[in-house]
Amino acid sequence: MNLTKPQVFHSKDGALVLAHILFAFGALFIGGVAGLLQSMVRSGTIELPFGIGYYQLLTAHGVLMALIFTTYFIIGFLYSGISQTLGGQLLPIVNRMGWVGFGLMSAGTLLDVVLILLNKASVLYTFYAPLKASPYFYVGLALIVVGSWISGFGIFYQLKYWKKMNRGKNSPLFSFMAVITMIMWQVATIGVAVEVIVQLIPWSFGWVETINVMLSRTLFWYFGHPLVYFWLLPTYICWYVVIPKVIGAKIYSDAMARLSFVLLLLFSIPVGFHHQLMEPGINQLWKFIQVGLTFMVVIPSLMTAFSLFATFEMHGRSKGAKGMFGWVKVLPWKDVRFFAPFMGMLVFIPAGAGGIINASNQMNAVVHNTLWVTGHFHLTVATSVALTFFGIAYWLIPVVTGRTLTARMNRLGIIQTILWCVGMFFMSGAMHWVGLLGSPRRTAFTTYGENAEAASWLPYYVTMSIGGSILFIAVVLMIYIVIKLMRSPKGVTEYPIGEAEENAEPAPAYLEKWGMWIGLSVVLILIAYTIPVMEMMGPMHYDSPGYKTW
Ligand code: HAS
Ligand code: HEM
Ligand code: CU
Repeated sequence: MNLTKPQVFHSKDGALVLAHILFAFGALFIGGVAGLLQSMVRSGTIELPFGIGYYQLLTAHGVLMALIFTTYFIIGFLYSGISQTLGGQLLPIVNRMGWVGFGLMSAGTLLDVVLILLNKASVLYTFYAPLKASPYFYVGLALIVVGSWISGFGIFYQLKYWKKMNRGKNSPLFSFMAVITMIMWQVATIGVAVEVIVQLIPWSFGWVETINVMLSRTLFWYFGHPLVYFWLLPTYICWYVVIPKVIGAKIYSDAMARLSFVLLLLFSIPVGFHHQLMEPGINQLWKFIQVGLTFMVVIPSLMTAFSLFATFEMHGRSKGAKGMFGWVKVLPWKDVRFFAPFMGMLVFIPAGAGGIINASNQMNAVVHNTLWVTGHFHLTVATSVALTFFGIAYWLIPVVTGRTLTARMNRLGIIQTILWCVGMFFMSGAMHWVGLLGSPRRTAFTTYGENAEAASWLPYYVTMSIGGSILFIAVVLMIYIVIKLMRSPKGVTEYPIGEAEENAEPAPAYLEKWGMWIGLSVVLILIAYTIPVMEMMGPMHYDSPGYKTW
């Protein structure tokens, strides 16, 4: 397949991809409205009208942003990439599986959004027991998970077929990474599926009186940490595979990129306890082991940083750049397909450093449940990941609709990126700072009975709402760009897929021994979880009735 000459994207696959992308941006818009209102409420600027509750709003924001915007965008992006790299077209059955997945996820999402709007499910996006939502909220969650499984199986099936047709060949880098992402997702979602189906649904329907809270939180975080990597891996796909092509460079090392994804698969699941460090009921030893594994999962991210620097620097040198940072000058700053994801990378440096602080047991005691953590993930998922997804949308929407990215949209995209970074600088910066001062996350406006210390947090809240307002303008601008891209002039846009250096050796075949990697991953999970989970189910555990606190 000649990838330097733009090809027309297969139209049936294009429709599937587009449906996912547009759904994602719909969620981003509504989630953005909620985010803006939250930051205004917290600063005491407004009070919510029509009896809307703060936690109702926060649930809508968390669910729509963290669960819906991300998952839809990711599945759309991955399907586009496997269609492009595994034969130029999805098998008809795979395309159908994509639509079935889309349908189930959308049914679940609509059900959940309605229940949140009816104030029957203000349990936040982590739906911790013993907070008890309408049982149908959990049914909606189950539909979303099952839908995503079917989409995932479609991806595996396409690769299997391609492998049959291309015996002995390494799968293309994009599809290799897409399959790892989905394997990780399938293994991780088993935890949340068990929580929802075995624990939450029977309990919320009233078939059983009580719930094992500790176990449910553990099952959630068994899923919840890999969830954040499910957002990150597609972002890395763009950084590893797309960005080199966009800037006209070669992929630094195909083998190292694959190795980093294998490590991400192995180490991203058995680490959920780093979200539960402050919880009683888990033996310190197991927390210690999982924190150790957490530091292991940092390594592939450092490898990624290294590869990216290497790509940029080698590219710069090949263009005659001199000195330590000469390569920075020759990067295509005016191309939004590069600029938006690049700003995501840049933000990921402090974002990742914050993560390492969180993971360190003693420091976690300082930051846990404060706005610091909210600041951390508005850098990781809401900036590094979100800006990269925006960066993808600028070319992906034209690719799948047979249109072009105009110079005007490119310019607006650059403005959008800058606005996002400025808004986030203020919002996330203030969150980090006031978090260190002790201000809790997940809290509506309160003066804590005119407490003087709490009063000193107010200026930070105001800064958060200024940042939030800038971010909201950026959300609106993004939606405008998406709508405009749908009406761009017709033309064929290139799907940017990078290539490795010509003389590079192919990646070793063992990297594609899926059975081995899944097996190893299961072993690590069993080591990290078996004994603590048995203890949680043992005679010392406590079962709680449900509560509706809103
Ligand atoms: Fe995190 C909480 C630890 C990464 C998201 N995290 C959260 C929550 C979310 C989240 C949503 O250990 C809150 C959940 C909730 O609601 O309670 N996190 C980590 C660690 C990492 C990490 C160790 N987090 C992420 C990513 C996320 C994400 C990625 C989303 C996408 N996080 C924690 C912990 C908590 C937590 C605790 C619990 C806190 C608590 O108490 O509740 C690491 O994976 C980070 C590794 C990253 C790096 C950076 C590498 C840099 C790169 C960029 C290179 C740049 C270039 C450009 C090349 C080491 C790859 C440079 C160019 C120039 C010119 C300079
Ligand atoms: C929470 C603002 C974009 C994910 C929050 C909070 C605020 C906020 C003020 C709540 C603080 C609290 O009371 O604890 C905004 C604004 C945004 C934005 C103004 C842009 C217009 C995003 C994006 C994502 C995201 C793009 C993810 C892709 C989350 C999550 C929570 C959150 C997961 C935590 C919800 C919870 O604690 O249950 N956001 N945000 N936000 N935000 Fe955002
Ligand atoms: Cu985590």
